[in-house]
Amino acid sequence: SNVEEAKRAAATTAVANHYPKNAQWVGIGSGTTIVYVVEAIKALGVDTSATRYVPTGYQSRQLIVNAGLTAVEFDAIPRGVVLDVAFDGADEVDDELNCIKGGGACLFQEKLVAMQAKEFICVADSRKLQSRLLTNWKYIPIEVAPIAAFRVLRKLTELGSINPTIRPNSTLKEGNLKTDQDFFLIDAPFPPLLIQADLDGGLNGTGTGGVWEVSRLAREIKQIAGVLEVGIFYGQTGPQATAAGGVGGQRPV
Ligand code: DER
Repeated sequence: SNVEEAKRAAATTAVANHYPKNAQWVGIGSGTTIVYVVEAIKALGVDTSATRYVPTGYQSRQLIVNAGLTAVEFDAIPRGVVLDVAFDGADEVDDELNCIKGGGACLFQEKLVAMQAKEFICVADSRKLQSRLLTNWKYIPIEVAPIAAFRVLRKLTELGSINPTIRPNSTLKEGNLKTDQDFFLIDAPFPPLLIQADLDGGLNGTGTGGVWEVSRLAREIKQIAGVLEVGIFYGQTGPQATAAGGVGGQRPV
């Protein structure tokens, strides 16, 4: 299909432009686009026998192993090692390269790996590119401790989220989805998120009427007791990103 071809094209370009030939440590994300990233790495024909690939969850680890590559879990990375590059998908990307992530329920390890890399390459076909986040993808995935989930739902409603929900299992199995950390995921709808350029243009972004700027809302949500991680990744390398745990150097391909 042309969507699969678009994913493959984005992945091929990303690897061609951003995979260091002498890569030693490479982060591998989750989802369907990343499958084409691994295919493109294999197609480079470079010697990967000394390269270590860090997964972002069960599916990511299986993808690495099934490709005949060496997987090393995040907690087994030697102290002081920074990954040469990390590749991952996204659910939506805005004009300032901020991302919504977590559609695949792996956002916590995805952020750990992204933050441990010199450069984070977001691989996204054009469906994902919107001028503001939450335009087409309507909600922010948030990983929470199960015992705190109902309180977090209430707090998100106070921040202006309309009908946030705990993500159920997608199969017939009763109950809520559990992440690799055995946590719950909350999907919290918000109106489209403003970017720094909007603030520079005088817009508010501090939650009036539930309308937030990306980094301000991400920080507010991260502060709620019980929240482990928020599915908002920053594209800026500026102080806001560093201070708020953003991911510098992102560029969707
Ligand atoms: O969960 C995530 O953030 C993933 O990267 C994911 O949502 C992207 O998935 P896709 O490549 O299958 O669209």
